[in-house]
Amino acid sequence: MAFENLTNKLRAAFKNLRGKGKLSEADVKEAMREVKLALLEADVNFKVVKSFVAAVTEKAVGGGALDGLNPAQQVIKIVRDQLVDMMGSEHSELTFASRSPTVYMLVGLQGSGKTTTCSKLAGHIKKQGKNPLLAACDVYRPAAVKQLEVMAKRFNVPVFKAEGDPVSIAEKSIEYAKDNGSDVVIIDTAGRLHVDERLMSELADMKKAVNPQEILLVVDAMTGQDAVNVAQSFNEQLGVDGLILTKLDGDARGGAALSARAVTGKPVKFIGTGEKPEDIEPFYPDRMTSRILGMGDVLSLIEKAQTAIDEKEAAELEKRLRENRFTLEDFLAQLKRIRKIGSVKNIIGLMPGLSQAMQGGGENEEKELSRIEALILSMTPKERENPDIINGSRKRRIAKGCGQTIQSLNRFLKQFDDIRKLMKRFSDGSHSKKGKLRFPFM
Ligand SMILES: Nc1nc2c(ncn2[C@@H]2O[C@H](COP(=O)(O)OP(=O)(O)O)[C@@H](O)[C@H]2O)c(=O)[nH]1
Ligand SMILES: [Mg+2]
Repeated sequence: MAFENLTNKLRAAFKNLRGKGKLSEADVKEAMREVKLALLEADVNFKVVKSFVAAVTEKAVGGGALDGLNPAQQVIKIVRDQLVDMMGSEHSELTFASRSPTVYMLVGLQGSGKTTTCSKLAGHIKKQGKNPLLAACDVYRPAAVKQLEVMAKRFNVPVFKAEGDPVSIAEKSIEYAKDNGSDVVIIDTAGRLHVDERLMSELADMKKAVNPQEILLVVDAMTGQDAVNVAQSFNEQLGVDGLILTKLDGDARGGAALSARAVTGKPVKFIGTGEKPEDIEPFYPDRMTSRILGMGDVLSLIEKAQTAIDEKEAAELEKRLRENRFTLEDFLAQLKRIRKIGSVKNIIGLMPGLSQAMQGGGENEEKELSRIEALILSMTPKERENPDIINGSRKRRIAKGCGQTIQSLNRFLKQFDDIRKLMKRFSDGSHSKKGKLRFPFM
């Protein structure tokens, strides 16, 4: 998912605003003209673009000043907030039925990724401690059953198959789930090349028969606005509860991700990011926005506004760095801040020393961050303030407390020491503009 073009265009639109002390209405309008073109080129629905630009313009021209941000930064923040809003604001969770089994129907056009996504979803749900069953109800494509079985094997998820028509197979799968202790049934359905009446009436019959907790529509993000149009007609004709966008990894423009929610009114719940069974992620509007804006300087500005750390606090941190009083507690706070932004991979490099502190060559950032966090969390506040007091017996306690080895604690402490030294160099001024430290998330 590299919306490079969009990212670059947005960046260019903001560039001209930089360095201006005060923005005129004309400045804002000019920038918005560029934002508009960037979004249209990304294949965002034009009505969505129109209302997006109108909303941003109104807020940017009429809005009051925000603490700590100059006018250009404010516009960026407004754009950012509006993008998040456009994609649905909050992450929309899967819901579970009050009585087992919870039934999900995955529907969509042929080739959109239903079968693949069914298995991915089963794996995802299983990791949450559920016991899912896959139901193979695409009887038109004999290979689909095999495909489901192969992928499901990866997570040891059982696949229910039977002779007969799709509706009766779906019904039987639910009976089977009840008899065999499965608490979730994920139904893989057949697709067609286009939305047609027969497909819709078959799906409607199935809906009636199995009364699903959610109908999840799978759409191929690479098809851009077409994907959104398909979503709209499925929603009108069948009613869907949520969308799953697949092939985001191959989507260079981002139009579907950006506008599916706004056009259909239905939340994007998951995204598919590859062909492998584990390539599925819950969809977070704020994280997606960060990916789209994808540049460290912008992210740091936004984070600055979001966490509303006042200048005093920033100055205090800077002072601590300079005096070599940067503690593990400060470090933990920075880790938390990174977590909140979400797109760990993109920003890891921005935090001085962090990439060094992480083992595994950047493959498992999330895991590494959790590991480091766990180490710090099992220290007492005193130890976090002053790691020098961590002697042998303290080390044993800390390592035991978080289930890690003393060696890995030692390694981390050594790395933290290096980080401190490195940061001190940064804060001494030679590496930062105007001698002022620009810590990534302040
Ligand atoms: N790159 C990529 N390929 C995907 C993704 N989801 C599905 N595919 C591929 O899309 C093709 C069609 O998927 P399939 O599940 O058979 O679609 P169905 O006809 O809707 O069941 C297969 O080759 C999948 O490997 C994804 O998120 N990323
Ligand atoms: Mg299929």
